[in-house]
Amino acid sequence: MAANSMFAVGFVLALFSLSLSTASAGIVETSFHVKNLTVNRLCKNQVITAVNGSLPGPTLKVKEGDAVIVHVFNKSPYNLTIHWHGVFQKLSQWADGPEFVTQCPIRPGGKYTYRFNLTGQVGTLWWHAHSSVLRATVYGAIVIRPRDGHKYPFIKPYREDTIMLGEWWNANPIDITKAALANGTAPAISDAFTINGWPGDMFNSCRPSNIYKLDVVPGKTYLLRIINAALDNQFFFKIANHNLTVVGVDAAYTNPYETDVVVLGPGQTTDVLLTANQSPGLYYMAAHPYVSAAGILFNGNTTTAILAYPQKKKKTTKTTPILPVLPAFNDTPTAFTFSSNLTGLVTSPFWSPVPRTVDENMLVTIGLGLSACGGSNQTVCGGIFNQRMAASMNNHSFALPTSMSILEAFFRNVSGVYTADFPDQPPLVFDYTNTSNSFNPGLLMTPKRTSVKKVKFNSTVQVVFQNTALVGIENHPMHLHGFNFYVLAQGFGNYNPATDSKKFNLVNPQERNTIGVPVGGWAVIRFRANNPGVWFIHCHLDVHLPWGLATAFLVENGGTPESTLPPPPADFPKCSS
Ligand SMILES: *[C@@H]1O[C@H](CO)[C@@H](O)[C@H](O)[C@H]1NC(C)=O
Ligand SMILES: *[C@@H]1O[C@H](CO)[C@@H](O)[C@H](O)[C@H]1NC(C)=O
Ligand SMILES: *[C@@H]1O[C@H](CO)[C@@H](O)[C@H](O)[C@H]1NC(C)=O
Ligand SMILES: *[C@@H]1O[C@H](CO)[C@@H](O)[C@H](O)[C@H]1NC(C)=O
Ligand SMILES: *[C@@H]1O[C@H](CO)[C@@H](O)[C@H](O)[C@H]1NC(C)=O
Ligand SMILES: *[C@@H]1O[C@H](CO)[C@@H](O)[C@H](O)[C@H]1NC(C)=O
Ligand SMILES: *[C@@H]1O[C@H](CO)[C@@H](O)[C@H](O)[C@H]1NC(C)=O
Ligand SMILES: *[C@@H]1O[C@H](CO)[C@@H](O)[C@H](O)[C@H]1NC(C)=O
Ligand SMILES: *[C@@H]1O[C@H](CO)[C@@H](O)[C@H](O)[C@H]1NC(C)=O
Ligand SMILES: *[C@@H]1O[C@H](CO)[C@@H](O)[C@H](O)[C@H]1NC(C)=O
Ligand SMILES: *[C@@H]1O[C@H](CO)[C@@H](O)[C@H](O)[C@H]1NC(C)=O
Ligand SMILES: *[C@@H]1O[C@H](CO)[C@@H](O)[C@H](O)[C@H]1NC(C)=O
Ligand SMILES: [Cu+2]
Repeated sequence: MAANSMFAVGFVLALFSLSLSTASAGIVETSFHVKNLTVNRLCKNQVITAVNGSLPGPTLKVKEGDAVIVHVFNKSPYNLTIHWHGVFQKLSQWADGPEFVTQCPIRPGGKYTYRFNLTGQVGTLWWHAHSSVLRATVYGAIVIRPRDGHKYPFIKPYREDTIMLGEWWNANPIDITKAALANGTAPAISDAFTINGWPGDMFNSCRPSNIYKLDVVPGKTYLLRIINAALDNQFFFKIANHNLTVVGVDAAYTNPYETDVVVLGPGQTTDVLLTANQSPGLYYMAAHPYVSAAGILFNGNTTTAILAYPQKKKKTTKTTPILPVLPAFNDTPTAFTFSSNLTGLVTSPFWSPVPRTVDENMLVTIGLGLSACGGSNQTVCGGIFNQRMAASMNNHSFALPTSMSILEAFFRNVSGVYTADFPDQPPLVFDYTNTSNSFNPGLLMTPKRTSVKKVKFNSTVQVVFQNTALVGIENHPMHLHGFNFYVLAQGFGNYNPATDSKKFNLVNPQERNTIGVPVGGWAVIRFRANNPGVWFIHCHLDVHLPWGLATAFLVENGGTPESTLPPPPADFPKCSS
């Protein structure tokens, strides 16, 4: 049993079963109290912002089909929003959360009630703050089990547990980020990685209870829900001497895939089966970063937790757990093998076939760049060429609006908040992944825009994400709000429509909400825009998001009540006081 995350959440009510012939849905209602918490991780007391006094915050446990109501009380000193990462938010967009995209923040002292249904997905998602970098400590798991009368398409696990990978600073991440953005540089790297909030044995923490422990019964099979909640790091994850069978990613079932290593970008979840079939003893679970960019600073330490079999007899000597050998930090072939070999489970009750015709065909470059140092009192910034570090999609470097959210502007027909001119193609054709272009001054500057891509309700959208080598090549975990997408193909170099489209898996592609676009390469996604609203799409590395690696899909109303965005709830946070 997880020491810190297995809260029973709220209460479950059977609905009046009058008209329901299918299994009844329930209501999960609870509250989040977001406030200061003093914790000690690396020999130092640190005030963090946390939900209900725990790190990670409480796990939201629901059954598929349940209605969720979360009353969020912001008792922190910061503006706050909560995003329910991976939840479709069908016709409940006002609850999606990204600050100034769907809502204005909940001010300190304020509250807002998020209401949504968790329908059509089973597995593991998570919630996190979507305002500044508060998500460094404001995060928790969402566990979605099959509704009554349904079951998993795999062996019934004996027990389930959640493994949340996180990142820890011996300082206030908000202050670090503010200072870096003011100077146009990257923020200081973190001091530790964590599993369920604890750095583990490889970090000096001056205290014994520094590690998460999972006790297992020999012979039993466990469902582990692994979540990457880190800000800026992708991870390799292993358990010594144990293979894992992937059965789901991002709350979508996959065909069983046996592996000894799991690779997760920030935002991604992976459900694995683990059978306790090794000799009694202690085994480390361990994670360290997958670093695809060359020449950048990173923390190369390993975070650990312990998988513990019952000891036969009382041992007088301390047993040292067995440590798995993790792939090298830059082991891109291992990362690519893992993420390209996953396939979707077409027999899942939630599976729908891949749409064969495409209405919106986009090629979108993603990567870094620079923006002008001006706009502050500084004439010299800390980025390359004394400019500010920036990032963009199709050379539009996304800037959040400040007066109202894009969704509200869409709903109220307010002009001047955003433009709907996000391009379908890169404005400039060049050799995108050629590193000889990395510091080409003619290519690097990227203008700030608040531009979105408008699409018709229910249209099929295909996006080829094309990494660029500008500033440097790197794997970017791209996250789409509001939808799952199919990952049709991935590869290295510049996408070639003639040859690469032949590699599309239109039969059983993996379905997910976040895809790590291979370093110096591309990935093709497809989804049906069957949910009206404004859906953020962005890199889930928090260092790249405020630099502008984002845009949004504005999905128009469909003309029927069931395809029209409802009005915002009465307590929707106001933007101005
Ligand atoms: C919360 O912590 C911040 C930062 O340490 C501090 O400025 C603030 O006064 C604290 N607020 C409360 C209510 O304790
Ligand atoms: C958070 O704390 C509040 C107040 O103690 C409690 O009512 C609520 O149930 C807690 N929420 C969760 C998800 O544990
Ligand atoms: C959510 O589910 C409830 C029933 O549990 C239903 O009354 C409500 O209309 C649903 N909301 C949306 C936005 O679909
Ligand atoms: C793990 O799986 C690999 C093949 O995927 C196999 O070679 C290896 O023996 C397995 N290890 C264990 C401990 O089962
Ligand atoms: C491990 O972390 C410490 C700080 O906690 C740092 O000094 C050290 O360089 C790190 N080691 C590696 C290999 O990154
Ligand atoms: C896994 O991916 C690698 C790299 O794309 C490929 O070479 C290999 O054949 C794949 N294996 C399976 C079992 O699909
Ligand atoms: C610029 O400097 C002036 C005078 O020192 C100060 O009042 C102002 O706040 C500064 N502006 C910014 C954006 O730092
Ligand atoms: C800005 O960044 C540069 C390069 O990292 C550094 O030398 C400089 O001290 C920074 N300035 C401030 C005000 O932080
Ligand atoms: C926004 O404009 C549309 C179409 O022009 C109209 O149907 C709708 O009522 C307007 N909404 C508001 C809130 O004014
Ligand atoms: C991006 O736009 C800027 C400003 O128009 C231009 O200088 C630059 O060449 C463009 N870069 C790319 C990669 O399109
Ligand atoms: C969306 O399009 C698909 C395929 O054309 C169609 O089957 C479905 O009924 C449409 N859905 C809505 C809500 O219009
Ligand atoms: C909090 O949000 C409001 C807009 O809703 C904004 O005016 C204010 O500046 C924000 N405060 C901070 C500290 O960002
Ligand atoms: Cu997200």
